[in-house]
Amino acid sequence: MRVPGSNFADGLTSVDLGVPQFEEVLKQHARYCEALRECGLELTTLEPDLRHPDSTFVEDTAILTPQVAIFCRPGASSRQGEVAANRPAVERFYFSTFTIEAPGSVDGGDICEAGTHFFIGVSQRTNPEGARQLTACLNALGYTASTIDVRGMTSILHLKSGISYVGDNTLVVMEEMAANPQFSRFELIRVIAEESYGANCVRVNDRVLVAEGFPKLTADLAARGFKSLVLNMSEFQKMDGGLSCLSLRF
Ligand code: CIR
Repeated sequence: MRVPGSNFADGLTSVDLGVPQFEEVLKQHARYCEALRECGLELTTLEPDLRHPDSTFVEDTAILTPQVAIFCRPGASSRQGEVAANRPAVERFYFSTFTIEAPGSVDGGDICEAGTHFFIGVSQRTNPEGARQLTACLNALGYTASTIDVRGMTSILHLKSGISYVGDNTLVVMEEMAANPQFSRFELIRVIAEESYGANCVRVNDRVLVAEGFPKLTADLAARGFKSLVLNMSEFQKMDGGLSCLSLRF
């Protein structure tokens, strides 16, 4: 985790939902941290980094497999320095690392781990060369990987804005993507268009963290036996941020 800086509102955004209110940003971030602890996790929380207004979205800087930490090369140049800033905190937990190199770019938000398979979104941020480097690294570790091109889907920034793997062979997927044949071997929980922001949710131990305000999705999760933990994400949504992007979990 990284605590949002006071210039959080200067970060990148493509949505027009208003300016985030900093006090509320801090409050929602603190509640998110508390929720992870309630789920049984121990947190490493980094200080605000005013050089990088988007740096609270730590997920985009690395992909953490059990064996190797893979450092990303974010597609937005204003975010590339976040990797070096986060690297020491991640390296404390790993013997072995890999780094995506130019001209490849990968944002962690485009990478959806689903058991031993990784879906790699090719997006405005993750390019085909980044996807190629990442696939080679994952294959060497014994994982399979495939790409999903989301460049035509203007409503989402990253692949994981539209899909999440919640364990038990189940994907939560926004309606617009649900017909993708790559998902056919999974159980799907389809997210209706009005609730599509909710598709970015996170399984942590026996809970699924879900953004507040999506009653159909929480009911569908409950019907499949998943216990939700609902969090207000309004201020992060204003900056294109989903629930998963606030933490690097391993
Ligand atoms: C950005 O545009 O890079 C940030 N404002 C939001 C990043 C959100 N990351 C994520 O969902 N993984």
